[in-house]
Amino acid sequence: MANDNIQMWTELNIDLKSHDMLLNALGPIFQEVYLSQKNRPAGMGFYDFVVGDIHGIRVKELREHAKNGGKVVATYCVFVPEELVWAADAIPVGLCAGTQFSVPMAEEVLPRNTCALIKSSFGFKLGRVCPYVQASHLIVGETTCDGKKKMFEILNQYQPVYVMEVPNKKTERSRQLWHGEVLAFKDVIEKLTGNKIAAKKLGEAIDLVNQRRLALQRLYNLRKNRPVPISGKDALLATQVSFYDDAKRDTQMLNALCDELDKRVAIHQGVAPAKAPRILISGSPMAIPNWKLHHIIESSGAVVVCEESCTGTRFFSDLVKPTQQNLDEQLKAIADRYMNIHCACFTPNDERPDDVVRLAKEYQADGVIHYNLQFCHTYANEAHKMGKRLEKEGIPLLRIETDYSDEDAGQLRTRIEAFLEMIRK
Ligand code: BJ8
Repeated sequence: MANDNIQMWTELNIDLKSHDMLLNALGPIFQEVYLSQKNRPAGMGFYDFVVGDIHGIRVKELREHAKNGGKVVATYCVFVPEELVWAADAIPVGLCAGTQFSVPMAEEVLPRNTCALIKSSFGFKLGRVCPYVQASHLIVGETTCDGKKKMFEILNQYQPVYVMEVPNKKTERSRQLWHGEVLAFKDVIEKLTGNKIAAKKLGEAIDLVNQRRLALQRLYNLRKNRPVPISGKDALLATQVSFYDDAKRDTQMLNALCDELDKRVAIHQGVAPAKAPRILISGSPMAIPNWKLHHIIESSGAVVVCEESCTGTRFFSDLVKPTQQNLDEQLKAIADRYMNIHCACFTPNDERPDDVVRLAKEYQADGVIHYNLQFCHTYANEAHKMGKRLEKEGIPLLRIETDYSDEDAGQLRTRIEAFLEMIRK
């Protein structure tokens, strides 16, 4: 198996030496952050297995698909409508990276004052250490924040990139623009795959992705219980894996995990005492293996009950409205659904603080931690408004700005412990 992988990585032009270093670094981190947890649901065994072979089995499936003439479409943002990719018999994979490992590689090209998510993702391409990017036929970017937008221009020098224009406002004119972008994306995918997207196929793809969203909603709803039946770290991992696993299998595994959690809830079995402080995290997405904040919070005696982020509720809270088998209506329903995402790249974006207040109440959160990656100006700016709004509601807030390195871990732990102390009083 290991030899199979090496042959596959070689064919994908992976830098094997750097790649070995990357995988060797991941093992101990996963051991410390995940495998040391007590009382985990048995269903997490699947996710441990996935991470244990993170660049193996799934990449092999993508390669098989490609050998049979299929295409792989890589994305960096939850705005890219994956339904259109599935409907053309292509496979979408999320490429965002969450490791410090590839950041120095990216800094040889990108400005240092770029957020870690962009640098880490770009470094994966530059360093040839990510088989998912190597296995993809098209990368789809988007005009969200400036850092990503400009990175895509450079990335295009290495691999074909198509950029969707995400508007910055949610006016009627912006919605029309976005609808046009969804139609144009359909053409791009049809051209890439050679497959015409028909209403029947698109209907099936809408259902496929909606089913996964419903499974994630179910998982998150279970976290509303006290005591909470699954750790924030484990729920985050399950969400992160959804970005690149097969959607049908992912839905099955999520539902199996939820069946187990239902039983835990029935007997009041939790991963933390019922009195443990409950934290909602709101802000920038967290790509694998960015588990830093969750680990500090949960190893300080609290539990993360919800993430208002694109590796959280923004990924799955809205479904595409099922329509009749009419292509125009389906495309409109897709465009409408994606415009509901409350990314900080929009102005104004008052729906996001509203959402955080709603979620804090629904999940019985004792406090909110606003998380933004250093140099992410959109989320950093929104932290101010969020603070005012939460103050009005009497919900404690801690603002954290960090990157992927561990340099500030001690300082973060001190601040988080003080915040939890204040909540406990
Ligand atoms: S819809 S949050 S996935 S853009 S953290 S790269 S914003 S500087 S990731 Fe995002 Fe789509 Fe929005 Fe969601 Fe830029 Fe900020 Fe970095 Fe970010």
